[in-house]
Amino acid sequence: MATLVLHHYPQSPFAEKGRLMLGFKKLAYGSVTIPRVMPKPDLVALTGGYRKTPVLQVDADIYCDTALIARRLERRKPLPTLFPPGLEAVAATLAHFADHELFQHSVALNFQPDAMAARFAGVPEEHVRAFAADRGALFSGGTMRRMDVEVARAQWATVLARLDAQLGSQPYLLGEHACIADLAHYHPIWFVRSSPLLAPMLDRYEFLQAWMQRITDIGHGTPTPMSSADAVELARASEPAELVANDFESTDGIRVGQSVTVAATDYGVDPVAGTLVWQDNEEVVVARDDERAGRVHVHFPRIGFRVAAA
Ligand SMILES: N[C@@H](CCC(=O)N[C@@H](CS)C(=O)NCC(=O)O)C(=O)O
Repeated sequence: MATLVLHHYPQSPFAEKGRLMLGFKKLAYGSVTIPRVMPKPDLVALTGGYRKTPVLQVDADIYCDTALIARRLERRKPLPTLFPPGLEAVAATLAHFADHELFQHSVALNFQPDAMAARFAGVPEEHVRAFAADRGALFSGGTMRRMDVEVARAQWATVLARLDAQLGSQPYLLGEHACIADLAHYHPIWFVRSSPLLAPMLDRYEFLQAWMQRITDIGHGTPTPMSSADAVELARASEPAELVANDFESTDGIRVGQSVTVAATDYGVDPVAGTLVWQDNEEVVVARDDERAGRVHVHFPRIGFRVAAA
């Protein structure tokens, strides 16, 4: 069976979502620690330009964005399910809210000056400046704007109070079992909890804290450390998985076989160029030939990405 590799770093909230998905599915995987800021030459050799964290590699197939990584892991191991039967759309839409709205709140709270100072206490000034400059570049050119911190603080309390009230009567957001909606809500709250200055904001939410513990207990599966060079070599030595042709027609008129670019629309909008080799309502797949990684198929979710004729 193809080897799974997660490209991530410890402090990233979306990486925490990725690690928990692998834990939820009780999967073993290679664990590559990537840089927190650009440049990321080995990651980009695999993705062709996409730089966000995390990325899932399945031999020579590269999956960008945790929304699609969730669907790939569900295919690899259907049970326990991240998308409960009958609630598939609800689970995915709730996860989308958390990954975007709730995450934006957690970014605004974490990037306020005193929270940044507490998080980076003892870190050399030039590293902090380099981090801030990198994130400035990350958020340029897309649709996402940094939220006003006072608005974020007030709305954060509303969302957390709602969650706390609901979690008083059931263990997980959609009932008796955890699903993708729980993991997506967890990571922005985990991000806030990881800040020494912000963590006390969670103290008053008793049921939410008990739920956080249940999610923490899911764990991270079975990671084995791997170097980024070995991950590139794994891609080079493997062939992308065979694709089964379908008759899907996209409303944008773009067809399999065309040269395209694919880029996120919100932030981290660096385009990936290649040949469109597969698409459906959820996913687009681009083939590219990399000097180091060889032929790879790079997979993106349709939601949140623009596919353009090159
Ligand atoms: N929609 C993406 C968002 C990923 C994301 O924003 N990741 C952050 C880290 S939590 C990131 O890429 N930051 C810049 C970086 O790591 O270079 C997903 O679901 O994977």
